[in-house]
Amino acid sequence: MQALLEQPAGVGVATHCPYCALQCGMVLRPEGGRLAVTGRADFPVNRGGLCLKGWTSTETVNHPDRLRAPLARDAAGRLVEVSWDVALQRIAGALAGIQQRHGHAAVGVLGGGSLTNETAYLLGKFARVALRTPNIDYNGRFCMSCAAAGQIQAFGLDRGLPFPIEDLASADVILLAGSNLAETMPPVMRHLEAQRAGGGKLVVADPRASRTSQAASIHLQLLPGSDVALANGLLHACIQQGLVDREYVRERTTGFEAARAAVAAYWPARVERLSGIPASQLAEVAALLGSARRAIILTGRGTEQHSHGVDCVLAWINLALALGLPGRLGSGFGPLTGQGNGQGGREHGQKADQLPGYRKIDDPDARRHVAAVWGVEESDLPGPGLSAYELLDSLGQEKGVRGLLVMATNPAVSAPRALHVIDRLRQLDVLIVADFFLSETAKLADVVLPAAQWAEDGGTTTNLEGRVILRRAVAPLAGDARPDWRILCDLARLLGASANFRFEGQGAIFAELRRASAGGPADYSGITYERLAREDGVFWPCPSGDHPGSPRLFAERFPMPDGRARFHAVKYRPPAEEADARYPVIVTTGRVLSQYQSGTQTRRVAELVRQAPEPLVEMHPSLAARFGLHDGQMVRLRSRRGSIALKARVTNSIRPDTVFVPFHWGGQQAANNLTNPALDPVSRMPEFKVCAAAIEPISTGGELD
Ligand SMILES: Nc1nc2c(c(=O)[nH]1)N[C@H]1C(S)=C(S)[C@@H](COP(=O)(O)OP(=O)(O)OC[C@H]3O[C@@H](n4cnc5c(=O)[nH]c(N)nc54)[C@H](O)[C@@H]3O)O[C@H]1N2
Ligand SMILES: Nc1nc2c(c(=O)[nH]1)N[C@H]1C(S)=C(S)[C@@H](COP(=O)(O)OP(=O)(O)OC[C@H]3O[C@@H](n4cnc5c(=O)[nH]c(N)nc54)[C@H](O)[C@@H]3O)O[C@H]1N2
Ligand code: SF4
Ligand SMILES: [Mo]
Repeated sequence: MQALLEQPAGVGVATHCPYCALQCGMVLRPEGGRLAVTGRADFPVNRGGLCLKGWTSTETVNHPDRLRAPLARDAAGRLVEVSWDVALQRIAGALAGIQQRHGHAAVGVLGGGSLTNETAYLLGKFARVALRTPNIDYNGRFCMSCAAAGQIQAFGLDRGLPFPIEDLASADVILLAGSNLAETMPPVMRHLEAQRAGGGKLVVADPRASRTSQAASIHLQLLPGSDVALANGLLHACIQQGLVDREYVRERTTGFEAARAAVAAYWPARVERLSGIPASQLAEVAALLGSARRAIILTGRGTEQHSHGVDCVLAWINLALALGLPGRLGSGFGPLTGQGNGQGGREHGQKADQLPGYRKIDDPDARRHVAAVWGVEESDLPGPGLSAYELLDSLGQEKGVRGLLVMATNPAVSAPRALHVIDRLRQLDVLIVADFFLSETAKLADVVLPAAQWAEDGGTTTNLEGRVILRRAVAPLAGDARPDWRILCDLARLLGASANFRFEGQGAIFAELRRASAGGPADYSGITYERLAREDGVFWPCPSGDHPGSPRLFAERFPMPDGRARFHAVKYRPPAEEADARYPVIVTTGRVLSQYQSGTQTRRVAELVRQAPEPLVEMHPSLAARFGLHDGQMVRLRSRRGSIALKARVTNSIRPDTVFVPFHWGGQQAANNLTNPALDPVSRMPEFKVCAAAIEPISTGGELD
């Protein structure tokens, strides 16, 4: 089984891109001391296409900045190279000391959606079995948590797309709420181009005329944070126009009457006042959606990263249910998962409230099942822990986490209210970071562990369609780097849990993951590496070796006790912070094509840096004029949490009341110095997409106070 992950040198190896959730198929071939990349035409998601990040992805393999040996602080406080033995001993000693003094929960773990399924699974087990702490969460809390919570409430299951992405091409209408696919998942545009060539229409809801909305038939340029008003307004219009699929609502759902009552108050003039979308556009989009034979509603982070993000997701789902879309062939609802393994990473136990296979950690049956697979007592498994931001906010505090292991996330750049988070990270007794570069978070660590990269270590990921796929190792480990899963096994041994962490390779971990997930919502028990290689991926749930996998869900029933999907009555609530006299500008944040996430990787690739060397704050000419700013000028943005300095990009493509800042840079350019950690009450998602700020020109040099 393990051999499938390791290929002889010199041969082109079929694998997948390390970055986003499309997990584009690619072939890597050693060529003149580097790895040449080609897109795989036979992989249906990207059909040979890759974005610039994919084409340049091997530039980070063996990059001169790679961490090649463990680092630890010396007596003078500098990070210096040490042996693995010294690094691991120091970590084990520090964590054991903290737990003796303050209890098991005083050690925390923060994981990431770029880890393979095997490592994400092992990290969850490591926290619960080796550290016996409830406090493990991951960066997906900042990403897919609203989508997950909304889908579980409405459908009983969260699988990003419950249908293959190829379905997009045959839809008559696609409504894309808060996603800029043209920059964040460019190969999807091929499916949208095919849709348009067949006469299909695309509707995009985004406060900016993004590259995606420029390809749309209709652009709903709403005010940030007003998605519930817009979606409720569209449902109101559909009801008014008699477009509700009554038979579907009767046979397959419950709760429509309450939702209908809730949207009765969203008459067009009011929706226009709340969201800025004119009544004529509402009626037009409702008619388009309601008359389509096949329609698909998709959400991205724009509509989800709010302190009421779950309500946004539920409001879009209400619209989809009223139109009878979920489970109908060629139609549907789906949130677009973002990170490489954002889907698998949220299924196997690195989330504070979950056990593998998408089981709930407070469900007694789930606990018994997983405890038996792990060979521990059910009563020894901890319960739910703190969510990512709450965990970060607790660092070094009374009753908080005092020792933290960070694996595959860079919260010093990506967490909301980043300056406060950095301050908290500094208050830890010990910070341990496993990364392959010295990220902004790693720079704050007491011990840094050099992790293997995707091309050096195989394993499985699960893409945005719920398709489990195989990544293969093609390159030797850089220096003394070790795969994440091996680091966890090594540490577990020193922490006295060696019996539960004897794994030869990911193959053995995957075999255990299959057993742990068996019978759960995300059942991988019928999936093997052999099948993944032979079938080029298998969609979960796949409960047995002869099960074909599940590309499409909800055709007959929803996984609810009564088989029906749920409507929810949701009301518009304003963002936690609105523009006022002191902070008159709305800031929204997101991504640009040529940088990825906290930038640790893509800021090291020359071609990507050429394309996007620095963050630019996008603003409308009328906003620029109002504050005496011009294109290319350095400006200061200041919110209640902190400030940043960056160049202005004056453009007609954004609303005059809103500015857009990408979040891929740290320090004085970190968008998250500004953002508001107001959390959604259900998902604990922070409000990345709306905060209020003051804006002014910087006349000299660009220093900040
Ligand atoms: N190039 C690149 N690609 C990536 C990533 C990356 O960092 N760089 N990251 C990956 C990951 S992890 C993710 S999660 C995905 C995210 O992919 P997207 O969701 O497409 O990315 P964002 O840029 O965060 O947000 C999308 C859009 O939401 C809009 N928006 C802002 N506020 C609102 C609002 O209140 N309502 C609505 N409806 N829209 C709003 C923004 O203007 C923006 O155009 O991308 C993945 N792909
Ligand atoms: N303002 C604002 N903030 C945001 C967002 C936003 O839209 N606006 N979006 C949020 C979203 S959707 C997301 S997903 C997060 C992402 O934010 P982060 O989690 O910080 O993103 P990454 O840059 O992917 O961080 C991964 C880190 O782990 C390392 N790494 C990558 N793969 C591996 C691996 O396999 N093993 C190990 N050990 N290390 C690895 C990388 O080098 C990098 O340093 O940011 C969130 N923050
Ligand atoms: S779209 Fe995503 S998976 Fe595809 S090449 Fe670009 S970053 Fe990689
Ligand atoms: Mo994400």
